[in-house]
Amino acid sequence: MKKKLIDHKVLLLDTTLREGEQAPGVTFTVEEKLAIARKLDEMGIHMIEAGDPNVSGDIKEAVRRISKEGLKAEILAHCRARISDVENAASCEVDRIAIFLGTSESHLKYKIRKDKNKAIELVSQAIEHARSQGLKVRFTAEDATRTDNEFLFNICKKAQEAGADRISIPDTVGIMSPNNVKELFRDLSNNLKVELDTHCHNDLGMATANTLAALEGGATGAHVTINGLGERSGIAPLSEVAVALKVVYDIETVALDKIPELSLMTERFSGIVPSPNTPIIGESAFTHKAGIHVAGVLANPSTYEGFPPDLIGRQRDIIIDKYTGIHAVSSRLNRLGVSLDETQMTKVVKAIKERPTVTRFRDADLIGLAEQITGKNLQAEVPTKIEAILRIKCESNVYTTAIARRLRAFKTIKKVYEVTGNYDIEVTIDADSTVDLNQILERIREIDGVRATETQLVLKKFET
Ligand code: HCA
Ligand code: CU
Repeated sequence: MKKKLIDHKVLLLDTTLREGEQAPGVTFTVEEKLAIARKLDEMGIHMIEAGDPNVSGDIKEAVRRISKEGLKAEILAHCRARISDVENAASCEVDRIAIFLGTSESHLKYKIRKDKNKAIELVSQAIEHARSQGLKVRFTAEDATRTDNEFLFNICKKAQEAGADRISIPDTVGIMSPNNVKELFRDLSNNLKVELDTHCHNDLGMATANTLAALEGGATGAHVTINGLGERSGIAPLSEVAVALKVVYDIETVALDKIPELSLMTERFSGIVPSPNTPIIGESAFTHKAGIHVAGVLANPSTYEGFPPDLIGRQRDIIIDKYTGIHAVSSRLNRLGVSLDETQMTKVVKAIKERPTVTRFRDADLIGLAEQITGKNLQAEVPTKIEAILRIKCESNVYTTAIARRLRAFKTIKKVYEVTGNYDIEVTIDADSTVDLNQILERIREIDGVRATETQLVLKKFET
């Protein structure tokens, strides 16, 4: 399916530090912003929108410090179409200023309370002022996709005349479809000389599709954020756009193998944990489960993978649970140096299927089952329920609540407490057996950011 649908260079603008920090519940420290900016630069991002210096003192400090880092990426400050805002942004010594103004009927009427002519005047003056300070300018026609077409073309032409060499056409409320976006960008690129940016919100889950459609229509810049952070449901994620550009269009943008690290860093700083089924960066994105799928993947990964996990520096994983078939089990046991005949192997699979509540058999559990079946070293069943208290110490740079939230998702974990003292989190666990308990502990230890655990088995319990 590799047709040349985009035949021009694509630049990625990351706005995690501006749009991403507008996500509910998110705030980054200046140091965290610097760390993200450096990593983005390392991966080869083209533009970094560092923030709107007019919002607060710490944002201004972050924009200024990022500008002074000497990064390869072009550093932008976002600001309103006001001379005083432009001056403040210019004082941060950024490479480019992104001047925005709402152009839709609704924004003109309820937000800016200005008519169309006045809007054009404000935009032209702000752009000319920035240009007179030697700055490159992007103009953003905020809410462009709900703006009257004629006025949109008109104000973009005026912005171009005033000296903007890039114009952003955001789908501010995420209401476009790929076909509509493509057509809009085709018309605009045929009528304007400037480079066009796309900035798609994800309110209908179409941010990535719309971003790619805009690029097909003639946009040359795509706005993204790490983990898709942004106002409401966020905007197109860097991971999806960059990987889709490679896989679907064969276009190189950034070093894709840096994505997991950057995603995890942002998860920690933002406290927002992507769900397991999130494409590319989610925990399950390269995990195969059903027996038929696993058999296919073991024969050749291309059967159930559209692109290999190592494209982005990840590894595939195979789940052993009640969906598992003989191929997965024998492959795992062979890797562990255990070889069984076919009858024994069938019995192991049967035993797994008889434990439908176990969501993931560890290597030790499989060996245990194999031992039971071959009769070599029978494990005693522990029939009674086990109750345990587990204390968890988190890495110092980790957001404890993010880990506590993950723990709440475990069915066997009854209570989760964030606590003071030597440990950060305490949970109570109800397990069916030691196998079950071991499995839970293993999964908890696998969570990124968990540094140490201490398990206490409950011996007696006094009801009060
Ligand atoms: C905002 C609005 C914006 C701007 C996008 C852009 C949008 O929060 O200021 O400058 O390209 O979605 O319209 O994020
Ligand atoms: Cu936005």
